[in-house]
Amino acid sequence: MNPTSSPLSDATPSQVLGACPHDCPDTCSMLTTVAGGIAIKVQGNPAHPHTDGALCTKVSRYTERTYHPERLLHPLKRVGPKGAGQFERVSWDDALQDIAAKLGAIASRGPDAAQAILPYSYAGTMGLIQGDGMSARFFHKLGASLLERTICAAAGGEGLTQTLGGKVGMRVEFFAEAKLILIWGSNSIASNLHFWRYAQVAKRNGAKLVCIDPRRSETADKCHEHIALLPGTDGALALALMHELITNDWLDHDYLAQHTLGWDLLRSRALQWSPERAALVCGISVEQIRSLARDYGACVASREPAAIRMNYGLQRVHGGGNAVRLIASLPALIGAWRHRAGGVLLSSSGMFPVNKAALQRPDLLAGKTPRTINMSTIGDDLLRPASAEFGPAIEALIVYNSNPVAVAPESAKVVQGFARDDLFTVVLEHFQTDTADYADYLLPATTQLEHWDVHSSYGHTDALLNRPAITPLGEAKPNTQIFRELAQHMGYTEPCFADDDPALCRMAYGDAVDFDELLDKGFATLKLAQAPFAQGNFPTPSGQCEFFSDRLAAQGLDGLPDHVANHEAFNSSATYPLAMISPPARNFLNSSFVNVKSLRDIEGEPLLEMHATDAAARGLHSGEVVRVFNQRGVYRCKVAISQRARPGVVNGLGVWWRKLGLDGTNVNQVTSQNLTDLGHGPTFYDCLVQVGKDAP
Ligand SMILES: Nc1nc2c(c(=O)[nH]1)N[C@H]1C(S)=C(S)[C@@H](COP(=O)(O)OP(=O)(O)OC[C@H]3O[C@@H](n4cnc5c(=O)[nH]c(N)nc54)[C@H](O)[C@@H]3O)O[C@H]1N2
Ligand SMILES: Nc1nc2c(c(=O)[nH]1)N[C@H]1C(S)=C(S)[C@@H](COP(=O)(O)OP(=O)(O)OC[C@H]3O[C@@H](n4cnc5c(=O)[nH]c(N)nc54)[C@H](O)[C@@H]3O)O[C@H]1N2
Ligand SMILES: [Mo]
Repeated sequence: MNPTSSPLSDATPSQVLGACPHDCPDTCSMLTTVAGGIAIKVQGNPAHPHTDGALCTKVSRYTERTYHPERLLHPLKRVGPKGAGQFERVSWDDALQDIAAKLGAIASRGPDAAQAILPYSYAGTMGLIQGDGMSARFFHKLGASLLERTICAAAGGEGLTQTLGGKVGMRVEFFAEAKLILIWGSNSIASNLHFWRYAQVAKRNGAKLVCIDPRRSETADKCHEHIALLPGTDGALALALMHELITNDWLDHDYLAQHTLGWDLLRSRALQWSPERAALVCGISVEQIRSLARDYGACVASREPAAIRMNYGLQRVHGGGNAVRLIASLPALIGAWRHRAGGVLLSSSGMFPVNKAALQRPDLLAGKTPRTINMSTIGDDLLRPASAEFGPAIEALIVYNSNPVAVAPESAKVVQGFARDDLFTVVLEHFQTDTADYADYLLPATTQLEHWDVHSSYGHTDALLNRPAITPLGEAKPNTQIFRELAQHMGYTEPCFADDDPALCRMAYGDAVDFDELLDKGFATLKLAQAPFAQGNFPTPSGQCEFFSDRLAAQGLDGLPDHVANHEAFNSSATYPLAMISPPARNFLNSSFVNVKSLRDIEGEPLLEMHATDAAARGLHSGEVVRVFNQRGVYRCKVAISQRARPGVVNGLGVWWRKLGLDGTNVNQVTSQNLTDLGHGPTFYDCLVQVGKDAP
């Protein structure tokens, strides 16, 4: 069967080329088999090298998700109290007319009044078109508040940008040739499977794999070494590694002299971090630090490539930005960038030539300068009254591609905000999520099988195209179409509100990517150097790897990276003596897929992993319900006594739907709205709790 270009409704099965839309570094190329207008199967595209014909367990079930009996198929209007999730069916026209009238009434109160309206979206789809193709145009024209999209990667992104100049780094395929791979803050088997395939090739060719993660993850199980440091102590570990590289002279002096900025300053700082000092902070042994430094430093003399795969797991703590700056500095010390299989990769998204201005049209702001709201503090911000400092209270919220009631920190505040009777909330969704329960209007959106899109990736360097494989189910419409029609109801007449989805897809890359190649193959590899920083040429202001950042110093911050302790640093004698992290569950994608029964059956139920010593001290047994609590709230779930947890740290896995949890809560009941050192990111993994027996 040849993959074809259009959805077929005849009975002959055909295959349609698409892209996985989910928030995952892998961004797979997908083939959907369609027969009689029905998508009967999705599979990985064997012609796409990174996907290599294999999808993850979750996305292999994509047809189960698309044809789920609970898919939203009609616009709905709230009839019960806020949050009760009671709706009645209404027509598209009535819904859009009423929404436009409400938004119009707010906006018409004065020149800046539309700031009381806030869009809230993240990466439910990573598509550039269904993400913020048409919606951004709509909100720009309206003059709504801008949203700072920080919930995932802000600290790490800023750390990379200050050090390397952008979200840039190694190309993922070359990890296969590395001789040492540090997998740092990443459970690759769960959340970056197609990278793990390259790591396995390297392993078979003799590479050593080291996993640096407080949790003994599935990935840690399969590495040669696992360094289970305390959450939020990665900066201290990186500094101690530098200390060892310096004192043993395992350095590439030539690379340091030619391609870095601020080496003398960083050198003095690192010399303050002996392995003994760091071991105490990190809760690991001095020997583990020395041995890791030996392995990394050995690559200078052997001239073998050492590669670091960071992931966002390590930057969800107060010092996340500084930790990423320190780790991103390491390759320059040993000259690892000289090899195509050396260096570091956290995100590749900055390497894509996306024409954001063409898609999002900030010019439609026409001189307006709306305030910016940080999505990570939505709990507090929904509860803030109008003030000179804040501006108007938030009166209307339009949520798409996100499930904030489940995923945002400090849920009690988030829920209280969404429950406000004087807040007008519109949610575009596939399902009646926790957030959808609070909607005044709930609008049915199409899934990836039903709409056009174009993708970049944050884990590889291929652009992808997604064609619709089937016609939209029920009355569902693409996000783009919903905003196009809303624009019409608002009376917006700019021609850009008439651009159709294929036209938007063409605009995303303009001439920078061959659109015919995308149409033909479904993907196009960016033309990039194999070893981008072998000769320096970092996209920083100085062109060097910036150990010292003038830009940060100009903001009054430390120009040099340092270890920044957690807001809620581990202390075994504190009121809340356990550090809790809440990493993703393997069979969910954040809070997506939690309602897909076959996947939920694999995950079972919300669990808290705890080390045997901590459990014994509290008289807890596997399988019993426990209370996880702190000053922000109580979360009840079952405890699993597990070697995956280190002493002092508990792991609350996955972002479950609240309504599927024991008391209608999930792990974010106890997380805080404290922010990171750089980038204003959330600190989900910087959270102290106590755990106790459930009240009888
Ligand atoms: N199956 C699956 N895949 C996913 C996701 C999912 O929910 N499920 N989520 C997607 C998303 S949104 C993202 S952002 C990406 C990346 O997703 P990430 O959230 O970065 O996911 P992981 O790769 O699981 O990395 C988290 C790892 O970091 C560890 N960790 C926690 N705190 C620390 C710390 O302080 N230091 C260190 N060194 N490690 C720490 C955790 O134990 C965990 O193993 O993956 C995506 N892929
Ligand atoms: N405690 C804790 N909390 C976390 C994390 C953690 O590790 N621990 N991880 C954080 C991270 S890394 C992230 S990225 C965020 C993720 O938070 P979100 O971006 O909110 O991700 P999801 O929970 O997957 O919710 C996405 C929603 O978008 C919907 N959706 C998908 N495609 C479309 C579409 O085309 N149109 C419309 N209208 N809707 C669509 C899906 O049905 C889903 O309900 O969560 C964060 N929250
Ligand atoms: Mo994320």
